[in-house]
Formats: sequence, structure tokens, C-alpha cells
Amino acid sequence: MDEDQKSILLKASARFPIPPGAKFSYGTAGFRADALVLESTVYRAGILAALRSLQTRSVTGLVITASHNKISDNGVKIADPSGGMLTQAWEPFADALANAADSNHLLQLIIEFAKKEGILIDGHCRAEVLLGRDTRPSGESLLEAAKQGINSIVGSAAVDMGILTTPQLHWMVRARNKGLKASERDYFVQLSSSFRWLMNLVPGERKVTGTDNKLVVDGANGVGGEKLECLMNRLDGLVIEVRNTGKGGGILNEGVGADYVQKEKVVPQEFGSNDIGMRCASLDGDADRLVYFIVPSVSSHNIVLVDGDKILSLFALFIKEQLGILYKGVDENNAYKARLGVVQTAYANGASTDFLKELGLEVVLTPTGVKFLHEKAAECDIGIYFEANGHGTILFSDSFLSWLEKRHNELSSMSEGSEQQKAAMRLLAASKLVNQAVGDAFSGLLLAEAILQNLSWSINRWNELYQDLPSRQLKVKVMDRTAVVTANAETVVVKPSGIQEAINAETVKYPRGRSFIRPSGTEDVIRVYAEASTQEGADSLAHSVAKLVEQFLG
Ligand code: 16G
Ligand code: MG
Repeated sequence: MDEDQKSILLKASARFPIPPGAKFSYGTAGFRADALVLESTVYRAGILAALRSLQTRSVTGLVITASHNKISDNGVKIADPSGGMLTQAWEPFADALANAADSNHLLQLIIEFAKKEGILIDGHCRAEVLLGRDTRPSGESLLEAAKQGINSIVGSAAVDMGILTTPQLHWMVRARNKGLKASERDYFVQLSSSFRWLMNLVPGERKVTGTDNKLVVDGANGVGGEKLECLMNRLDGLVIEVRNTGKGGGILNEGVGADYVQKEKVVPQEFGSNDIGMRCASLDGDADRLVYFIVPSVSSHNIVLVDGDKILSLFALFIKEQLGILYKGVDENNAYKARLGVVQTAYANGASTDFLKELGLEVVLTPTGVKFLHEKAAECDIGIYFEANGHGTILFSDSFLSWLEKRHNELSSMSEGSEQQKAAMRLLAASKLVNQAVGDAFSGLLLAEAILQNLSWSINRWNELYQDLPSRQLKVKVMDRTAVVTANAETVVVKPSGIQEAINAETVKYPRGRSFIRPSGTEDVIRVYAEASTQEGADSLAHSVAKLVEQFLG
């Protein structure tokens, strides 16, 4: 690194001192904290995104958002060149950068890391970082800090893509690195055209009109509500009414949004008796989560939740059915043996896992966090992953897609209009519709809608795929959450010793009992999950296990 570069870094970083006593961790999905203490972290994340771009000679991304957290919080996460999450190998460096005590330490860290990783910071190589932010009021000034971080690395360009959902920014990074069109308009065109394609394949007798093609969406008073209004104007065959767009005075994530609906299982603000029986959905604050719900009756504030597990089950059922049609009558030796797999976490309702296994699917569990599920799903030809909380997507391997395209062309010339050709088209359209960079509430929603139309299913029919086992989630504040260490995709506690045996002893008391604990990746708590054959059982098991956590760690 030459002297000019050193002095640029020293000068610029001195403008973003770390708040006294602050400690930052990249966590499950980037840095998150009260927006007031985040400037230094975001500035340093800008440097990191530029270095990653230099190293990979590709475009990277940086998004300013705190997702479902309260409006006064904010956060920053980095998109890798693939469009996915920042490689886990760089997370320790991200932590070290964010916590460097002063400019000199920061400079030293960058020099050492660049040397170790073979990154040439000489001003000759170009780096490019795409930037996006959600609608939080603190977003604008934090974005400025990120730009200054990027500009502190000579030869780097920060490209402000404006206000975006998190998945839009990830999609753009992926598209840019694949040499594809990558503007926001291109994103909307891709989603709406592939949706139209899938809808055109709905069997004639199943085409519906009236309320059945209407969906009411809770936009969490965030960026998703605003962007969905742009997308819906481009859609045929689906009427979307967006509520909680953020324009009506509601507050981001307060009594609204996917996290609230999924955790509390109650009707979000602006929804009520007029929506009984309607197909409703909720996005989270940065639109990478999606859950559906039904308002069942006037008397109750509770909803019927159609969560990420049910979205996964719907997708898996559809993909499996289309593959079955496609392979019908095909000589086994000539068919591409596509490996279809589904990925869940320990939070997946036991009934969903049973359902998927009964479908004959391979089900894999990973620890919580999109980066883990995504990585596992990418090992399959068609990998479907979802967390119960609504994060998820479908990944298609390049080799499967090139076989599928070839097969589709053959079928089009040999048997245009046949069921097999249509199945190939549906799979191709689905692969273009789903966001393959990261889970995306918009593409998830459009695929769910298109599948429901293709199957001619109501949301009630969908909900009846299986019945969720009653469950309960609790959190326990402890002195040190890192004292809990888990294994086997968070299903077993290995530290502190003895606690797993105590959890097992409680769990066996309940029919269909299952329980686990894990340290949260985003909050200073231990999370407790329990399920059992009755709600009373799940509640009681969760409370007993929470007590154990207090005893062992209190
Ligand atoms: C983050 C993760 C989400 C995970 C959640 C768990 C991403 C994009 N988001 O929101 O996948 O379910 O954290 O939170 O990876 P917890 O560790 O506090 O339970
Ligand atoms: Mg989110």
C-alpha cells in the first residue's frame, strides 16, 4: 500500500471514530444496532465491501437495513459477488474491522489482511460496490458513511442504487456479475414476465376470477410495501391490495410485518373483520421474509398462520409434481437425474418435516441463518430452503437448467402443447421467477400465487396440507449467551454440560415433545423452542426448559 493510500485511509477513518465502549459483531446477517452508534461500523463495512470487490475482481453489494428490527435501529450487510451473503471466511475480518480502536489500528488490520489474502491495494485495480438502503430515516446518512468507506480505497466506485429491498440489491449484484441487465426495472420485468409465463400455463378450466385472484399484503410500513406497489402494476391475473405501505402514518415493524405475524400469531394493524377468509400475506421490513395468514373470525384477534414451512411444502409439492410429469415415460438412462432436496432448520414444525419426508424428499437441517441454508441448498440440482419465519427460495443448478432447456426445446419440436412440455416450461419459468441470489418475499409471493392458481387451490386447501404441531418460543436473558454451544444443527447443546440431559428428561414427559435452545445471533438472549401434541404441553415444556436455562446460566 502506498503512502497516499495510507494517508487517505487515516484521514477518512478519523472522521468516523468508534463510539466508546461499543462492541460490534457481524452476527447472523450483518451488523445491527441502534442507528446512532453505527456510522463507524458502516464506514468500515464500506471498506470491506471494496476490498472484497478488489479481491474477486467482481461487483459486491452493501445494503443498509435492520430488517424486522425497530425503526430506531439500523444495520449493514454485504453481498458477495454471487449475490449471496458475504463469505463466512471474511466474517472474523468484518468483526475485527468494526471493533478496531482507532485509525491506526484500522490501517494496520487492512494492511495485514490484504497481505494474507493477496489483495493488491495499488489504485490500479478497480473495485465496484452497489449500494442500497431501506426506508429508515437513518438510512441516508449511513449510506453516506458507506460511500466514504468505499472511496477510502483508491480506485473503488460506490454506485448508489437508491432505496431498495434487500433481495433487490442481492439480485442486482448477481445479475451484474453474470453480465445481465441489472437495473431495478430489469428486476421488475424479470419477475412480472416469468410470473405471466407461469400464469399462462394454468389449465384453462382452472382460471379464476373475482376474490380468488385477490391477495391482501401487509407491507410492514417498510420498503417492501412501497416496492410492491410498483411491481403489482405490471402483473396480470393477480390483484394485490397493499396495506401498511408506510405512507399512511404507520410505523415500520410496529404491530405489522412478517416477524410480528409469525411470532405473535395475531392480526396485524389495518387488518380486521373485512378480511375474514381472504388470502393475506406479510412482508418484513426489508422484504426478504414472507408469511401468509388467514383472519378466521370476527371474535378472535388470532390468525391462522401459513408460515415458511408451508410455503416450502407448497413449492416442494409443485416442483416434485412437475418433475414427475417431465420424467414420465422417459428412458431412465437418458434422463438427467436431478437431485431434489429441501433444507430446514430446527425451528421447522415437526409436522412439516414429516410431510416432506412422506413426499419422499430428502430433508436436511442446518443452523439458523440464511447463509447456512443457502449453502446446503446449493448442493442440490433443485434445492428448496425455508426457515419457518419466511426466509427462503429455490436454487437451480446450472447443469440442471441447461439440461432442462435442451429437453424443453426437444419437447417443443416433438410434442408442443403436451403435458411434458408444459411441465418443462413451468420449471423453467419458476427458475426465472425465483430470486436465486437470496430469499425474496416478492418472488416467493408470485411463485406461491402462481402455484395456487395452477393447482386451483384456496389458501384453506393449502393450509390443510398438514396440521402444525402446537409450539412455543421463549427467550431468556442471560449473563453470557456465548456460554451455550450447540451441535447437530442446533438440536443438541454441548455446553454447559448436563443441560442437554436435563432438557431430554423434560421433553420425554410430553407426547410428540421436542425442544431445543440456542443463543440468538441477533439479540443478547438464549432462545427456547418447544413443540408437543397440545398447546398446553408445548407451553409447559417451553417454560420448564427456560427454567433450566436460568438454572444453568442465570
Ligand atoms: C436473521 C437471519 C435469519 C434468522 C434470524 C434468527 C438472514 C438474512 N437473516 O434475521 O435467517 O432466522 O436472524 O435470529 O440470515 P436469532 O438468531 O435472533 O434467532
Ligand atoms: Mg429481513
